[in-house]
Amino acid sequence: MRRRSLTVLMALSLLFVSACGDKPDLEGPVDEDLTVIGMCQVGAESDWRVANSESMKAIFTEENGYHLLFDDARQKQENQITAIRKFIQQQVDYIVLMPISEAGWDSVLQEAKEAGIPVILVDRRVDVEDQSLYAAHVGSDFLREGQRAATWIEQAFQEAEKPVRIIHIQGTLGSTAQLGRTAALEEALAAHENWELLVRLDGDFTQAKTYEVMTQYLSSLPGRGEIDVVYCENDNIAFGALQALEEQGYTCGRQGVNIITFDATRGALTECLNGRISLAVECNPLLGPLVEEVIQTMEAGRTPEKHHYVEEQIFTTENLSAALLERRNY
Ligand code: GYE
Repeated sequence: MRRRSLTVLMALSLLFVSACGDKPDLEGPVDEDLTVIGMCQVGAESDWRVANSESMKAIFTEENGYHLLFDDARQKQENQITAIRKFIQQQVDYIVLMPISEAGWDSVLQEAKEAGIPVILVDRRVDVEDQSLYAAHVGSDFLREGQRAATWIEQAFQEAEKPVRIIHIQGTLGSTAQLGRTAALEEALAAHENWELLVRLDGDFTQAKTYEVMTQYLSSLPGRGEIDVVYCENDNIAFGALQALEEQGYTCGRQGVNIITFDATRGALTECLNGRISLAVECNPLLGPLVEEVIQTMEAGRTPEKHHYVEEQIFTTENLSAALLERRNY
């Protein structure tokens, strides 16, 4: 059925300017009053990402006046680039891009610019010389998130006479979230003589990868290591680390290994309320409404602000409650 309507549509658009004539390659007929959004999502690697996709899908609906073409790149930049090229061919009205990493976007964004399609970056950013290659960015300040975590370590260990031993598990290397959160920890390590980095591992923002690398690391220690903090660059990394640590007999929490996490999705807040995670730094995935605001600004012929940051907070057992968890919808 889909193919049939596509064939009919393409035939029509070749013969004369049909109702959807200026968007000949869309899969199926699209009401010309709808604003067409081509969305390039990273994947579904984390709870945060799933909540982010849901937030987008909930706002860019036909009832709200949109036709959403959603592409899941399965964590590969080459898939994101292919999707953008397809969206350009389809002549979508806007491209919304959650870039997996910062590098490597100049040519494809230039192609979008030449086609006259505005690109809105969501969540992470791109490292391009020409800032006019994207219209706006909506997301979090990852360096600031990391600095909040570092301040918490500083306060929690201010009386410590012994070294503070830290394991650092990074997210997808080269992504803005990894770069900002890593930079904050590096700054803090350099500023505190008694902070000791035991190891830096790559958890790629997933529970499975983290469980594997953390298990390997812990097994390589001669005995039970003395670990004060595990700085996990997202919740799914924290889940993998928690699983590996507990399996090897470590106790996690304020009296044992302090797990620090970023995102603060419901799963992590539950562990935080239980005391197994010491600190959850919030990173808000519900960015759909803000992205829509940017698009509406452009639809009205105005120029949106270049960067939009969301308000975020930090959670510990002290400021968490079961009621707050109930209200958390991701
Ligand atoms: O922290 C992580 C996700 O870029 C903010 O990516 C995002 C990060 C988030 O996979 O869970």
